[in-house]
Amino acid sequence: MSAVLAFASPTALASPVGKAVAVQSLAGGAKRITYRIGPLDIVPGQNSINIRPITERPQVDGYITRIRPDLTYLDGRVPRVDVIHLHHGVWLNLSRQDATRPGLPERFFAAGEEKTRMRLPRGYGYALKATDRLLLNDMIHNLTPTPTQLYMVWQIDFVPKGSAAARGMRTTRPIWMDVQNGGLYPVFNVRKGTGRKGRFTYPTRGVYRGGQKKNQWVVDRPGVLVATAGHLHPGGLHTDLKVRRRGRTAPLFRSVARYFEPAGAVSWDVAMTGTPQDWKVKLRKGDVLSTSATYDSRRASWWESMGIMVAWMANGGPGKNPFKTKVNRPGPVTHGHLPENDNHGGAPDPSLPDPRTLPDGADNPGFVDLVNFRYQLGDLRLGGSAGNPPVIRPGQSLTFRDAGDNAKGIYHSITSCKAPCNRSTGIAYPIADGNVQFESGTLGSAVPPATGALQWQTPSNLSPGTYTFFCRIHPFMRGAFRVKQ
Ligand SMILES: [Cu+2]
Repeated sequence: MSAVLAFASPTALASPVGKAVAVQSLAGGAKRITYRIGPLDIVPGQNSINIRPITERPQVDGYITRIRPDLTYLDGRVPRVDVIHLHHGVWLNLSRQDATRPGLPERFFAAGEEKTRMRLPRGYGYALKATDRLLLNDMIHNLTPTPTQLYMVWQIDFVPKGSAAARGMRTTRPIWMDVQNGGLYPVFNVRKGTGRKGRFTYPTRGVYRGGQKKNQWVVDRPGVLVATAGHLHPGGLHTDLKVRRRGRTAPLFRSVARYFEPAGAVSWDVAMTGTPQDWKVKLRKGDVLSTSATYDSRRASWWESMGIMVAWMANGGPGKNPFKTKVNRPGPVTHGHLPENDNHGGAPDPSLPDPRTLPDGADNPGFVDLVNFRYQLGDLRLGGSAGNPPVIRPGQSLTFRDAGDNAKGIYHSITSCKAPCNRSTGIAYPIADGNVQFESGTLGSAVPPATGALQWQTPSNLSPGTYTFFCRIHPFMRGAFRVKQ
């Protein structure tokens, strides 16, 4: 169930397109160029943040007008998303300052599991200089204990300076809008049952505690927004971009998560909508842009979620006044269903027991060690007495602790899921849908994405019952414990 990208043999280093693996000619001297960054060594269970220079890029000045991200194995096959996925990738230009966080290098492209593509309207481009130094911040997530090698693929439409297609091109800069703007790992949690009518919108009131409103940006000079699309995680429903001017607020664009996933808003089988080609919004200096992200909170919690909208702003050109004209209209999805998303999971799995029917396991063992991708007590894959749910009394806790995986860069979580939580693993199963919500955070010493803690205690106020959980990072890891009078 994997798509294949066709790769040509690498072109010579001296060519303007550099280390491209495929080049296609477009109108007016523009080129569609495919680059592969890597090979990247992916360790068992990897879920770490890495920074690397991007040397796979054009070697001449010009304009980027479209970016399409992907991951491939060395042979060009696209990994199944439930095996390996791009948790996020951020493309940075070290030679420029970021518009919304001037202390950071310019963040000009981001993609996550949903593989949102960026496309600027005709006549607008991101000016890339041959001398610009580029960096990739990536978090590639190996959901399995199997090591592998991958390429990060970025395919761009590039208009070389001086070509016919570059004539009249308007330079466009990225405006990185983010509900947790500035963070290396800008996440927030969505708890099941919070929000209104099953929908939770972040930021919530008071979340920035009177500090900087991270989801806002004051427009620093007049310009025209020409494109945007959102980035969300599973469970996400939409991101919104708004503008405030003299006390009035106008909606600019809602990027909607369109789920191909049969189970609904629970997986990466989704595409975001982007702005229509003719969406152009004139902004004034002093306008306040803001973004928000809305998630479904009826079915599950969504831990470590994101809400990002990279908007593109030209210095001039035609555009509408959003306070006079309605600009918030639906846009097209940035891509269709992707075949790498076809393993949904959730089918009966005869290899996993229903832990509610298992006999009692260890009596108040105190600790459950986490090592070699296993909960050493109560893991549904263990079988035998160690696989039976360890038992505690009301008021007591179990402490889950790392017993070696952290040193190998493998981080786990203990995340409640609805019992029996024993169905097949896929992109839509399991999810954090336990009737009682508990969550350890990502246990590990690398902060972020981990919390820095290497152990976690279960809540001590649980009623009698059998509690099931999984690891969000390696969802084939399932376990249970029991509270008994
Ligand atoms: Cu894990």
